[in-house]
Amino acid sequence: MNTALITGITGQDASYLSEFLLEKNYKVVGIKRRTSTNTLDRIGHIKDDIEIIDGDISDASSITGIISHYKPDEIYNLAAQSHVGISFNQPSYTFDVNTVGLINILESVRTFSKDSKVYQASSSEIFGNSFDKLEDSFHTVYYQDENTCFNPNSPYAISKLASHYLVQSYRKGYDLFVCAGILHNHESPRRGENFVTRKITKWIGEFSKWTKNMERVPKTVVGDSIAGPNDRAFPKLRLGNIKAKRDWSHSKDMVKAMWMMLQADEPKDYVVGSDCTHSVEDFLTEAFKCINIDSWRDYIVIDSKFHRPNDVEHLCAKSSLIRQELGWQPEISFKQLVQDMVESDIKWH
Ligand code: NAP
Ligand code: G4F
Repeated sequence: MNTALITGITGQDASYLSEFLLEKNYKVVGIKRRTSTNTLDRIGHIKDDIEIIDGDISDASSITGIISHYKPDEIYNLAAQSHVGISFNQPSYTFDVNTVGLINILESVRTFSKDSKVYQASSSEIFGNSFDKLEDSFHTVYYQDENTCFNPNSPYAISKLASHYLVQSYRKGYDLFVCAGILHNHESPRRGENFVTRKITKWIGEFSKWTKNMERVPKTVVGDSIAGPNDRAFPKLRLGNIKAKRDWSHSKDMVKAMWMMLQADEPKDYVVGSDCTHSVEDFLTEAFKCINIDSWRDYIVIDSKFHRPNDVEHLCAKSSLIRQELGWQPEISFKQLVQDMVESDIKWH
């Protein structure tokens, strides 16, 4: 039985990756950091099938102890301070977790477990506002692939780019099986509530509950609220840059790519995504359609609090390399993703 060690076991991707690996009969060991409240919700249904251990990737002794003890066949480093907006206010913490954390893992592998294969969660954020383009007489397609220049513009992106280069350095320098997936955005009903997609679908879930027994959906505006019957009001959805475009996939599809990268003959870095891009406005259109509302602009407020000092405006993968070389392919469309998230948030509220 193969052993997989997953850092960030309480996170979105780790929950789907654990399900996927358990199906494949892996022994799954997950590292969970100390928190004052329960963070096992996403893996509650499989927690008895996973060995969950306490640890923190920013603490070298903690990671060395774990890796030297388990000598895992595969290590998936998914732990991170993963919020780009927050990284502007907590830059050094972001580096401690996202970059020093990876050094701790790579050093432990190099010293105590040279045969462990390591997957590092790189990010399309490392491209910043850089892209390549394909032009024909009808269209121009802007995309990022393995040859696109890196141009990170947030502390998060810079911490992930430093880690990306560390992966290449340890791979070349020490002949380790270490690779990085440059993953574009991926979401699910288990997405953290402060990322834009989940923020939208969670609001829709709460709004649907509020309107449940009303004859028609209210849209009368009172300040920043929507007025309902009997003087009841519901706060509008407050967002930042809704023009930004992202290549959104389902997390379930992405975790398969992570696993495939560790089954390859050679360690190699790949760009992964759906190869389609949508704006936050498109996401709003699709999500509000699920509750039969076309005029979503009536229900939102643009709030400068959610604007970033620098934002990335346009992300779209060109993931032909992993599709050709490893046979990876996504199965869940943008529309299905949005529906899955909205339905889940409506059920939940
Ligand atoms: P997530 O839901 O935010 O999960 C991050 C996990 O890291 C959480 O379990 C968190 O624990 C844990 N963590 C944070 N600091 C830690 C520390 N010092 N030691 C140990 N664990 C720590 O992120 P995700 O969406 O699953 O993403 C997984 C990885 O892929 C991240 O590295 C992210 O940066 C990267 N990535 C994500 C996307 C995307 O669109 N989702 C795209 C590209 C790359 P708590 O539960 O206690 O907070
Ligand atoms: O949902 P987001 O916060 O995701 P972002 O910044 O693209 O980062 C995610 O994807 C990266 C891969 O490209 C990962 F590496 C990273 O860990 C994370 O998973 O924001 C998406 C877009 C941005 O342009 C943001 O400015 O939505 C815009 N936005 C507009 N209003 C908002 C909001 N973002 C958030 N979080 N909250 C808002 O109210």
